[in-house]
Amino acid sequence: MKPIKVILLFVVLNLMAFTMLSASIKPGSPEYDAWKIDQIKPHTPTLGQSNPIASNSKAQSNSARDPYNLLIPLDGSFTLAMTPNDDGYTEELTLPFTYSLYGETYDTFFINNNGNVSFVEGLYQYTPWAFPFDGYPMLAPFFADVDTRDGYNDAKSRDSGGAVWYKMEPNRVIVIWDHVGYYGQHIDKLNTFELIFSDGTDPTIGLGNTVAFSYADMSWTTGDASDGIDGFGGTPATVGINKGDEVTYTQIGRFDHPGIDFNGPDLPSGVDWLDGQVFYFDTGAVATVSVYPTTYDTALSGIEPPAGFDPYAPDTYVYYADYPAVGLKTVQIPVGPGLWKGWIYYNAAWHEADDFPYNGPGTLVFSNVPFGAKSLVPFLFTLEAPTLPVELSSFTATQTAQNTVKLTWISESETGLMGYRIYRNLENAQHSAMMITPIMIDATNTSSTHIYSITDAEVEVDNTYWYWLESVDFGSSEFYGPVSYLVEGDTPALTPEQTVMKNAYPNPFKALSGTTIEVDVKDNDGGSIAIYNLAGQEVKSFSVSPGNNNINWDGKDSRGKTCATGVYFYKLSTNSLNQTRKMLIVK
Ligand SMILES: [Ca+2]
Ligand SMILES: [Ca+2]
Repeated sequence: MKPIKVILLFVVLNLMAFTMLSASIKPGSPEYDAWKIDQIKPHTPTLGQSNPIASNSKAQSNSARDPYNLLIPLDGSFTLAMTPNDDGYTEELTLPFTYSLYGETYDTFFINNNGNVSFVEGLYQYTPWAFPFDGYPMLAPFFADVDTRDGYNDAKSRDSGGAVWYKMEPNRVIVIWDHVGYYGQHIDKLNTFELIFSDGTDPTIGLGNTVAFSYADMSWTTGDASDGIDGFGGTPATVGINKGDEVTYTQIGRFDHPGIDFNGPDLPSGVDWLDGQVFYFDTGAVATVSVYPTTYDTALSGIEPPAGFDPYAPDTYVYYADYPAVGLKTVQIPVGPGLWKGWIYYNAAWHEADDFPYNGPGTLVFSNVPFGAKSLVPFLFTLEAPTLPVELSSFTATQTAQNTVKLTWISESETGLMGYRIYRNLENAQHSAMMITPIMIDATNTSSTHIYSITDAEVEVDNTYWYWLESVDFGSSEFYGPVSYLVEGDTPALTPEQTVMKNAYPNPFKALSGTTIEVDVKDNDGGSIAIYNLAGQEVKSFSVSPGNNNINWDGKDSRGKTCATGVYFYKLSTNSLNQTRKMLIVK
């Protein structure tokens, strides 16, 4: 007896005994809709409506607002999988190839409105299960209570969303849940995600891979009948693959709240973590190793990283290897050009990759990794700090007569470069270095030699400073350095009249509660404090005058709009002092 039928029958017996005689209650029938409304727990103060179907909210036009693309975007070649519905599914569809789900092969499948594809039979289960689950082999890019009855669109228009589409090709099937809302008939938040599954010959998802999940903007997790309130809470949505034997499965995660936090495969995570992500799987063998990104703090909290590995530096990566069975397996991850060092953590110790370091591009390999039951094995890899690239011939630090540090770099050729930034730290640790160039230094993009230099006046005698140079490309950047420099000379006399900027307090801070920057300005001095975002745009400025200045910034820009969370810079500019510091707005 399959659990969904047990639950349904139980409720039918109790609430709708008169329908017992009908052979079945199907999604889409008035009886089904009435039964499901009864599943909504009385959260009425927050639901705000006695009848959740009476929602009149209209989603905004969607065409221009998606910041993310699916791996294979929706276009006119897709077929509508089903008309607007709740909990519906397609008829049995015949696959153009034989699909292998961890060794079990299938020639037909069903597309279920609730964010998954199943084999053997269609599925109207709307409250998601955790995997592994007995029965119901399925591929679930986002198993949750999708509701497309009231798409703001009409599903006839292919680019307006709010529906499920599919396309069958000789070696792959693509299913897109495009701007779908959630039960009951809510469209204030919409999710767009994609499932691709194949016979392993599709280069788009990687030869040998048989499944890909791809996400555009994700915004909700839970329908009202799964204890959700305003699209969140209740039973978390499930992202994963279920063989149906209660043993073999992959679960990327579960999701029940907004935000980008990721808390591993079992604890609920923030749905925005999925935005723009793509996951690939090989389900072709009886069981295979999948890999997907995580964070050091999630996977390895409290464990000392391998010597020389900085988990927070650029070009370092932390992944999980997931093998849904027990045994010795090989873990592989494709890497780009460069010299890579990889370590994998098992048996309470770090183990180096087969080739250490590994010269990419290619595949970083960890052989004979022991997987226990349900174990996730974390591994890390890092790109060794590249030496000077061909276009840079030097990056040096020197001292000026004014006891400041002059940084000079020489480019021999540049193409398509946006510019440069400089970072400084009082220790040799790039991850905590502070950017000292809030405005990017434009690249000249000439093929001939060009000499750049900036002066760092915020240094003190007898301190050693480390500097990094970042060259910023369109879409990527590279770091060079560090170069270090000990500033020597006579310590200038400190007078109480010196202009001094103290650290913003609190920092980090919430935009709504604000922060305070204290500045002491000496006589005959004066100027301004400006706040910049990461893009170097000034969002707000304040003037400072001789005396003690307490600048209270309420986290709003000059137009009164609350600034987004993230890193900001505050720069004091007076006749005697230019100083920039970093601050962080948090949620
Ligand atoms: Ca549904
Ligand atoms: Ca999102």
